Amino acid sequence: MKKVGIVMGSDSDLPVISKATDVLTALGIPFEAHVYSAHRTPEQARDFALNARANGFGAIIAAAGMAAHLAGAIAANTTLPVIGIPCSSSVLDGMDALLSTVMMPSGIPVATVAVNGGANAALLCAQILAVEDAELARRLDEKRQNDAAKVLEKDAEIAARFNK
Ligand code: RP5
Repeated sequence: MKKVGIVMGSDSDLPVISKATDVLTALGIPFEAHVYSAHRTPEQARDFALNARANGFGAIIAAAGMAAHLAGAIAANTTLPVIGIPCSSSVLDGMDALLSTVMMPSGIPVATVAVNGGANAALLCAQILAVEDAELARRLDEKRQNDAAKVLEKDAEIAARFNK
């Protein structure tokens, strides 16, 4: 199976990234994580993106806060799918990172998830890899069913409490 590449602008983004690594681990998807910043270590971010396909990656998650140019900078240097996670690390509470990540110019797409949306970023990567991987698709279906069962349990609890 192809690996998922994870890049974060700072180790202060780890709480968001952990939500992604939890999902990838649960689905048995290999990944590699790095701290590369579009502004503080632009050469390393560029080299990672340029070599990502040759290095066995199938999709990349890029998480950053504030003036969050990391996902776009990675996307500029690879045609692998890039999932951007805007992180809420500043006084603007993630709105800055959301707009910086999502408003990409035509030709260089970044699939942007919700602010701090680490789990969905990992699920999107899994769904991309599952296009060519029937066993992974089966695990995704199983997760959907398990997640739905948990919601139905909550429904039963709420119904028992209020619907007399
Ligand atoms: C961004 O600036 C990082 O992705 C992080 O979300 C934010 C703050 O970084 P630190 O000052 O905590 O390193 O580049």
